[in-house]
Amino acid sequence: MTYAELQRLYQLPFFELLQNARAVHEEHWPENEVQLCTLLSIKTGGCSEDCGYCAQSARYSTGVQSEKLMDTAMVMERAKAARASGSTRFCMGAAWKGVRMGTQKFDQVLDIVRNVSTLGMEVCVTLGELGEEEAKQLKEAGVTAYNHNIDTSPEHYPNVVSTHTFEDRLRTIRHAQDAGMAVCAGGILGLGEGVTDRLRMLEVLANFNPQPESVPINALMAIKGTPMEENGRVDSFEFIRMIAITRIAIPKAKVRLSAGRTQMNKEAQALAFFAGANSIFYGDKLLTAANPRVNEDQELLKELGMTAQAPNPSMDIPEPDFSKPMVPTADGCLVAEEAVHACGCGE
Ligand code: SAM
Ligand code: DTB
Ligand code: SF4
Repeated sequence: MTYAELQRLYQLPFFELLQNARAVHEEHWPENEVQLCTLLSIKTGGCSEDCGYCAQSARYSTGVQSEKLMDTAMVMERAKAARASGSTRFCMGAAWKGVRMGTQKFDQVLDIVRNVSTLGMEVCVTLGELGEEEAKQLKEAGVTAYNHNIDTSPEHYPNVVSTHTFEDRLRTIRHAQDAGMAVCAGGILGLGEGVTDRLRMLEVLANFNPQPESVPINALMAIKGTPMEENGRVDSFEFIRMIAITRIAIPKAKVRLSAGRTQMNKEAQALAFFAGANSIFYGDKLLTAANPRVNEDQELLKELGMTAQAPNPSMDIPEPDFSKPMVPTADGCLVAEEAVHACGCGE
């Protein structure tokens, strides 16, 4: 999808946009179903990176206590509890710049993944940068999806993070896709970006080949101690518009209503589901920040007549569309030609 098409959608009257998004949603997804995903921070805080929104960067005093990598038994306990609560996807996050093959911490993560993948849930990890080999090993160990968000537009990214680049993020996503993992990639609204940045972010995501299997849309949770602590809240209608455009631009993706639901009332969440969101993080905590309480979410889904999606651990991994022209990037990966231009790398 081109930037101009996204812009046209953005300019539609609110209800017209919602009607369009709803039609796309109904064509691709069973109505009234939502996937419940549980998040667990398996290694918390002390991260070397300076992402301006993040409670876990070692550069900011946010009050988050650093914790070392959890052991497999403890993670399994939490994963079993998540399954028992109805979650069908277990997402494990680590506050690292990235992982390297042959290190003790990476071996430990592989052990965790091998064990969790026996439980019949989709297994998602988010560990920062990956090389080709690390990606292959994670896939072999049983990871179904790798989460790596692009977070904002290529143009705004340097205003948010200085310790790695937007291109670095794209490279990791390519490695995950090449290894056969589904990719979960989305972003955050509220980082001081403009509408153009939001649409550019969607343009890049929509032009991945294959498109991401899931797209988390986070609303910034302004964390005290970070450079973004004073950022204002994202307007609900703006947020819902972005959900709707995401649904239209990436029809087969699970669109996940992610961080920031504690700041949204029931009505805003209901409209977001109507507009095409079909997945949420479920459980009282995200990685370090609060999430709506489980009983509140159960109540909301009941009120809306929505049901939790059944487990599908062997979900289809999206295939590239080989009819699109593919071109090599600077580091030798093959990507759709449109994606090269969309990412802003100047190639
Ligand atoms: N270190 C890994 C990485 O950077 O990909 C994984 C963990 S990181 C916390 C995962 C994602 O959580 C970020 O890319 C961002 O989209 C989201 N996130 C982190 N802090 C957030 C905040 N305060 N508000 C909203 N979303 C946030
Ligand atoms: C995503 O897009 N959002 C989740 C998950 N992927 C890893 C993380 C949200 C983190 C919110 C802030 C925190 O808990 O520290
Ligand atoms: Fe580290 Fe990830 Fe947080 Fe950035 S978003 S500081 S890489 S944990």
